Amino acid sequence: MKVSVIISYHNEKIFINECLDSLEEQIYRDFEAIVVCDHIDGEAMEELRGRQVSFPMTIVELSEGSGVAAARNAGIRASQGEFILFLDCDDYLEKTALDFMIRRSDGQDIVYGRKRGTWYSRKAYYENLQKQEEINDAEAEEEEDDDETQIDRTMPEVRESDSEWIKVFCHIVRYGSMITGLSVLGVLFRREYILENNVFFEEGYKYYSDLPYIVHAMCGTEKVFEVRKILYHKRYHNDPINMPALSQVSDEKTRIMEIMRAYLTIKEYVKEHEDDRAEIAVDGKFIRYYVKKIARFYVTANAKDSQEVYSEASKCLPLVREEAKKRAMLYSRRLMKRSMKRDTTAIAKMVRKHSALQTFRRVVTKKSECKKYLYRKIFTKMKLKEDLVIIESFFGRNYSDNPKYIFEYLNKAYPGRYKYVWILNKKEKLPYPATRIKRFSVRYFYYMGRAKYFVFNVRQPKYIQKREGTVFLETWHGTPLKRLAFDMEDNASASPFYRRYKRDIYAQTRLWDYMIAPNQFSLDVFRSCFMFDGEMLSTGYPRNDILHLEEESKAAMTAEIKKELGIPEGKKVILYAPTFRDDEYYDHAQYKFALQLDLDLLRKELGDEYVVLLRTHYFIVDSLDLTAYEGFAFNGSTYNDIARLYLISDILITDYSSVFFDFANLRRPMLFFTYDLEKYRDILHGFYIDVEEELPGPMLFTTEEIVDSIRNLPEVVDKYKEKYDVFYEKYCGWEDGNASKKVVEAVFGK
Ligand code: C2G
Repeated sequence: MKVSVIISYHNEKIFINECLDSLEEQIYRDFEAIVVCDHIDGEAMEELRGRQVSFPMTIVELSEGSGVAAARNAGIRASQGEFILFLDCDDYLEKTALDFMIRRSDGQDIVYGRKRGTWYSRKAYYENLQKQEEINDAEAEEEEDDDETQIDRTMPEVRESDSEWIKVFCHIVRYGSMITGLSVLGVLFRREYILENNVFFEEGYKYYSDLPYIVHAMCGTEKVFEVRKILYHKRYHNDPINMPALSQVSDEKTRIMEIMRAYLTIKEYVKEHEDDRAEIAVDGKFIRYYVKKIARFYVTANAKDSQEVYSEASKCLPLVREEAKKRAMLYSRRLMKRSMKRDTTAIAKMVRKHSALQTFRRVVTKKSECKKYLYRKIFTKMKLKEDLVIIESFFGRNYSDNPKYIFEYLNKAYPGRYKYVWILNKKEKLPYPATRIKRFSVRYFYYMGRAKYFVFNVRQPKYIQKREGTVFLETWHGTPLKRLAFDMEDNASASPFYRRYKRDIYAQTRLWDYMIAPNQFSLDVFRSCFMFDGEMLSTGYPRNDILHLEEESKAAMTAEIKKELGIPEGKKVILYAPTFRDDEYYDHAQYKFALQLDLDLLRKELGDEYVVLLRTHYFIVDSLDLTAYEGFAFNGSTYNDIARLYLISDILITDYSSVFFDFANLRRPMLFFTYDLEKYRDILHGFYIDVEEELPGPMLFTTEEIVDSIRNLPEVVDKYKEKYDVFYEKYCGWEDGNASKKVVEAVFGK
């Protein structure tokens, strides 16, 4: 039984290959692919034509019409299989998808499979699954994949004795929070049934042609079966700024108008079905949509748009059945009632009142909400403090990095001109007067609302605004090796927590007035990865100024720091400072750490001459237990400023951390312990530079190799001398010990 997989392809060039890969790996092999190209560019067309596949693939080019509805219709017309299945080119199928569905298709017109949204590329998705040992077994029994939390309890109940149709219909409508969740994706349709009943997509829709289509198809037959297994992966685009999926385009009015139009059509279809519950289920979803979107629209829209929506809504509301209203929440029922009788102003008033009440509830029951409310409504409305500088490094973790050196230079250059507030979560001694506050305390919100100057080295929370007159200096925290933000195709780490990662980054980086670039390379990357178009300070990093002090001062500081840490004077120091692993976490910004260095071996082989100083990344929450290595291994993880640790270190061992760009300022030897290079580079992050080519030291994979390199250090140094010189020129060439001065003069000197 042949399946025609209809792929609609518009401008999602970066996704199509993974989509076709997922077909390539189908267990069930009797299928053809029909790729309907909706006015794609010549290059994309050429690439598609050049793509080798092991299954029959027909390319259809839309000559007239456009949009996903037109593309799917063209696909239906070109298909030859007994079944058809729609697949969007930015999505991918489970390899068992066709097999599962075909095995259950006997005598059915529709086999309804499950879909799930994912932020992952196919490669990253399976890598992640494998890790959690959740991989789908092709032979596994069908299982219930219901996500109970998503089920809407206002929907009509289904009984065991009900027909399969009502079971499936009510189930798919129940599942998903709004009417917009209905979809044709991951559903197998018998082609003959579709053609006989003339089930085609209405091409006038831009966003929601799926809705009338699936209901039309389902209402015409009792031969429907649901496979309760996730077979289809719907990819959310993680870059809605540059490449929004259709579902990410904000076009509220058109969407609302289309939903209402779809509702009117759907009502006609479901009415024909004898079981009322189908209609009640659809009405239940419409009520929800009305409350969440349509009524809220009146609050923000202009009079003309509101009126247009209102007149369409007036056709829909009388059709909503009483049984559905009875199941709705009290507020929804009241809102529906008012909407039947009153105009948009009255409806908007009710919505506003309700939302104010909800905010009030949140504010009085949740401390964090209360602080944000004060920030929004009071602190940001007070007069800006023209002489106030608020400073933070690594989310308030310590007194360190570029902000520290900017603060110190500011105090030296302009004594008494500014007042300072440091965001510090633990007690630390500061060399100049400053008010210390904890992140997210009431005082934090107060000062964030009133300070004229912001000096930060990471991103700030989403709700932080920039007031008129505020000057935002973003120093960032390293030359990027790992791809960042808009340059990351996939965001494997951010996905579970940061669903709106790129969108948030875009909004947050719009607040920055200045950024510091440590070198030309970073300057170019920051422009692209943050889409930053503010003023770039080509100064080098203030945090590296101390690495360019006179030798004498460095020696004095080294002695002082070694004493501070209890490191014996006569021992050389190996600093091990790796980065974190994106896929090894407990929670957001709470990462695990598993030490891969064999400390016993290091002590045995190098203990006479060296000590090891371990420094975990600031995201790591696991603490190191070094009690067994007293006198040999020292923990520098809680030490505030890593620049001072560089000063006392004779050798740096790191991996993919940006620390090596800074350490290189000292021109001391560096080794790269890259035991998981492939995974890190190819799956988790991706690098900006070719590490094999550019790293100024050897990439090593075992502690034995590290020991060996340290034993033969002069040869290693010699071997990498040329590369080191090139590296230094490229990444440290701007650093001359005066970056703090240059930054301060550029931002505060005006
Ligand atoms: N760092 C540290 N200790 C480590 C690792 C890092 O103190 N063991 C500090 C260094 O100042 C380093 C900065 O944190 O430069 C950033 O660390 P990375 O390991 O490079 O990782 P990340 O925080 O992802 O920043 O542009 C830079 C990138 O954003 C990377």
